[in-house]
Amino acid sequence: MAMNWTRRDCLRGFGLGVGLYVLGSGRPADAQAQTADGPFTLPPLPYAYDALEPWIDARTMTIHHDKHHAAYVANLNRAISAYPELTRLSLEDLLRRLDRLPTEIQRTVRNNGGGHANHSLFWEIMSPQGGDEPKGVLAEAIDRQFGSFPAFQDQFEAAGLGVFGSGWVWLVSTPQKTLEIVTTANQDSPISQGKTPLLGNDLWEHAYYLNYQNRRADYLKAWWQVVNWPAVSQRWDATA
Ligand code: MN3
Repeated sequence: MAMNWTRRDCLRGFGLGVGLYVLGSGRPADAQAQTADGPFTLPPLPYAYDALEPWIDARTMTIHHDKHHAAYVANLNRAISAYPELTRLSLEDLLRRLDRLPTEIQRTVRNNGGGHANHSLFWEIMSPQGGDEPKGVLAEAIDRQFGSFPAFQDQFEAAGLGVFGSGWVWLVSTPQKTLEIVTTANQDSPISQGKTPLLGNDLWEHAYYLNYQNRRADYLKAWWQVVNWPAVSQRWDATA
């Protein structure tokens, strides 16, 4: 959490933020300096901060990636740094075995490990060349499970609207390799429920408030314009 940061971290973070703001539409800078020492690193945004405009604005993307996501990584690294045996586990393993972690770090790993996993997926399943609709076997599976792609979109948006407060709405693959729409509160990951997230939309206000304010329904609808369906298909294909 920000309050645990040293003054130097804050100054460094501030300097970075100012630099990005001035650069505006440049490629994402390396925000790794903010993520503290540890096994986990902030993945670079795979496109420019303004690449998803007008659907998601550059300022939201900058703060979201460089501040929010970076903080989850830093907090996760800090929490597990006292447990060398845990630093060898993958993020997925940590999230799958939350209840077997030392009690004093369970909540921190749940929130910040979840936050790191959720956002890492979020950047990947969006693209400036997004939109369109799923193709191939994923399209067939969506039709089979939800009736049609528009019917799936309706159910996904309704589920997202139904989340009270902060959380996520997901398309997941179950252990039986069926598709399901699920929601999670806060930064909880479907991985902790034994499910594989294929697609997720961030329902925290930090993801959309500058552009959409209280209009979450508008954000949910607009967001389809940036969904990277080839990346979602790859994830579905990888769940054997
Ligand atoms: Mn977020």
